Amino acid sequence: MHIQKEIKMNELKLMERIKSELSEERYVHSIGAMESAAFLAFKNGVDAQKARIAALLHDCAKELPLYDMLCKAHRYKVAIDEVSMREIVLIHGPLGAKIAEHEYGIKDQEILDAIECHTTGKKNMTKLDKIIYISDYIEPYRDFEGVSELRRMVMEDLDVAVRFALDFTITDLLNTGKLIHPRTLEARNYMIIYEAEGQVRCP
Ligand code: DGI
Ligand code: FE
Ligand code: FE
Repeated sequence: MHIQKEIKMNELKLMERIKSELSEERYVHSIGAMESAAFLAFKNGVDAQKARIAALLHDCAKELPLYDMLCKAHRYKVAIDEVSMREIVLIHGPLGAKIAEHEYGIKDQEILDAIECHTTGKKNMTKLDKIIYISDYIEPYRDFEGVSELRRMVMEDLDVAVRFALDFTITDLLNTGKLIHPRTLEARNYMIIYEAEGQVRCP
């Protein structure tokens, strides 16, 4: 089979499978993320097919009942740190990466990494990681105050938009009295210290 056709067939199979595992709302969100990720990949010189698959599967663990989530975390050796233990939503990224690998047959480590860090971010994110992180935020079916500004920003500069989204998340966590995961802070600090253009941080 022509390689492009094979890739598309595989994508269609994954779509069918994930559709059967997710609620309609979550599926629509995943398709939205896929559309945004494909566009942003193209715009930022990243492999759009990888971005599509990572976005499609990014929330594959999000709707598992708590018991299943914990069993699978144990089976796939996903470490549950002291913050994630208390903010159980944080497990679905790392667990999603394992499910994508073992249950959806994804072998590409870059895709798995992007799924893994899509909720908190992490230090030294790749462009693909950033695209999945921000696509999750700005996909066409998302609606929250500030989403249009974020969409405008991401058209200008991927990094600026990711930094803004991290700040937005941290502010929201502070306002709602939730625990902030170290990786969320590390993602923000790393971008400011090592990636913020034109801003020299001492030493
Ligand atoms: O799965 P989605 O809803 O599409 O989006 P997501 O994977 O970005 O998860 C969203 C939730 O994760 C949102 O309610 C904010 C939360 N979150 C992100 N970083 C942190 C966090 N929650 C806590 N407690 N701490 C964090 O550092
Ligand atoms: Fe998610
Ligand atoms: Fe999501």
